[in-house]
Amino acid sequence: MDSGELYPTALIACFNCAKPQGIDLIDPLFHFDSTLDNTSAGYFTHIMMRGLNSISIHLYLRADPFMPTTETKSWDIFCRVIDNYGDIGVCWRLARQLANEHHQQVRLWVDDLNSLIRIWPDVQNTGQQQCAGVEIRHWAEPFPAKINVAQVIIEGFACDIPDPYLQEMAAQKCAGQPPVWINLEYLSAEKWVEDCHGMTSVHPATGLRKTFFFPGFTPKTGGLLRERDLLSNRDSIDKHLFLEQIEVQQKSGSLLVSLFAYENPATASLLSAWINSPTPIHCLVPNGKILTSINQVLGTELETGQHWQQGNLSIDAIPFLTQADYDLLLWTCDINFVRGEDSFIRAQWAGKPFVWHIYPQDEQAHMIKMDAFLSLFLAGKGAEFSDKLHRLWHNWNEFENTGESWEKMLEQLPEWQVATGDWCQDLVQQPDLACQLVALGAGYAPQKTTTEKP
Ligand code: TRH
Repeated sequence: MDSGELYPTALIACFNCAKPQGIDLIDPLFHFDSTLDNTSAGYFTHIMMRGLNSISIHLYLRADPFMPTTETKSWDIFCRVIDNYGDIGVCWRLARQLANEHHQQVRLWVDDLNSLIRIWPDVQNTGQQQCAGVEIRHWAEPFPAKINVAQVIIEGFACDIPDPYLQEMAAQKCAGQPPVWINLEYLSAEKWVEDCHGMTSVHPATGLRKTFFFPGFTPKTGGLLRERDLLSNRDSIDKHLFLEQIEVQQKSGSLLVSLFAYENPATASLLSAWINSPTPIHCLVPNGKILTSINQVLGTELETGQHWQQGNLSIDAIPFLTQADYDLLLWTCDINFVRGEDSFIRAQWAGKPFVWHIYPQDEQAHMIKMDAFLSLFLAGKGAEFSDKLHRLWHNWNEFENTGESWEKMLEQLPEWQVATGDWCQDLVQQPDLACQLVALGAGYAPQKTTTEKP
C-alpha cells in the first residue's frame, strides 16, 4: 500500500491478507469494525474508516484470495500426546505449514517425542532441535522459567499451558503486548461448533483472553488443515513408483484398499467378505493396531514386509509410513479405511471413497459425531446410497457384520467415487485452517462475545 500520496480513508483487509504496512499511519477518527460473513466464499471482511466528509475508497486486490500473510510472527504450539498419533499428527502438520507456507517462526512443544518420531523419523529424541523448518522442544517438567513468550500461542486440544509460561504471558500483557492465545479444539461436524468457533473467554487469574478455535467443514468454522499444493501434488502422483518404493506389487484388476483402524472385532466379517469377493481385493496395512486384529482373525503372525493371500484377498503388511508418505498411500488406493482425526481429513483430500473408524468416546459420544459428519456428507444424496454408507460405517464402528454392508456398498462404488470427489471439491472452496489461524494471529478474524469456556 502506498501511503506516500494520500492516507487511505478506508481500509478493507480481506480475510487472508497481511496487515498492509500503511495501516500503522492511519489514525482513525472514526472506527468501524464490522464482520461480513460471505458464506459462499467463507471470507470475512473488516472495515476501518477515517473521516466522513471526503470518503474515497481504494480497493487493493490480491490475485489469490487464499494468499497467506507475509508478516512473520513467533508462534508457540503446545501439544500433549493423549494416545496414538492424532494429537501430534495435527500439531506437527500445522507447525510445518505455518513455518513453510506462511513463513512464521514456529516452536512446537511436545511431551512425547517418540510419537512424533514415529510419524516423522527425521526428528531426534533430544530436548531441542530444528526440523522441517520448525523448532521442536521437548515439553518436560519442570518447564523452563523465563522463556520468551511467542506472539501467538496455540494450546493444542485444551492441553493447559504450563504455569511458568502463563506467568510470562501475563507479564507481556502487563507490558501492553498481550499475546494472541488460541485453543485449537478437536474436529467435529456437529452444528454447535459453528456457534462456538471464535468465542473467547478471559482467564480469571491473568485477565488474558483466549479464543476457542474449532476446525470444521463449513464456512462458519475454522476449516481443515490443507497445504496450498496438496491437491496439485495429489493429482501428479506416480502411483506405480510409490508402490514400488513401498515394495508392493499390485494384483492386476484388484481394488487397492488401505486399512488404518483401531483394533476391531468386525475385521473377521470384513476379511471373510474380501476373501469371497467377486472383485479381487488388495489390502495394504501399515503396521499398527488393526494388524493385531487381522492376525487374530487369520491365525497368522503377519509382520511388516510380509504378504498373505487367500481366495480373492491379498494382504500386504507395509511399514508405518512417514506422515508425508501416508498421503501418497491414500492417493494411490481406491478405498481408504481411516481413523481418528488427521487420517480422516487426509482421506477427504484424497477425494476417494473412505470408511471412518472414529475415536471411541465415553457414552457413545463418538457416534453422535459420526452421524453429524454423515449428515453433512450425505446431504442431497439418494436414499439407497445414504442408507448403505450409513450402514457400512455403523457396522464397522459398532463391530457388527461389516462384510455384508461392504458388499452392498461396493455396488454403489461409482456413486461413492463421485460423492467423495465432489465433497473434496466443495471443501477446497473454504479457507484452510492454517490461513484462518494466521488471520486470527494477525488480528483479522472475527471476535465473538466473551463467554465462559464452551
Ligand atoms: O492415531 P489416531 O487414532 O489419533 C487420534 C488420537 O487417538 C487422539 O488422542 C484422538 O484425539 C484423535 O485420534 C481423535 O488417528 P489420526 O488422528 O488419524 O492420526 C494418525 C496420524 O498418523 C496421522 O497424522 C497420520 C499418521 N500416519 C503416518 O504418519 N503414517 C502411517 O503409516 C499412518 C497409518 C498414519
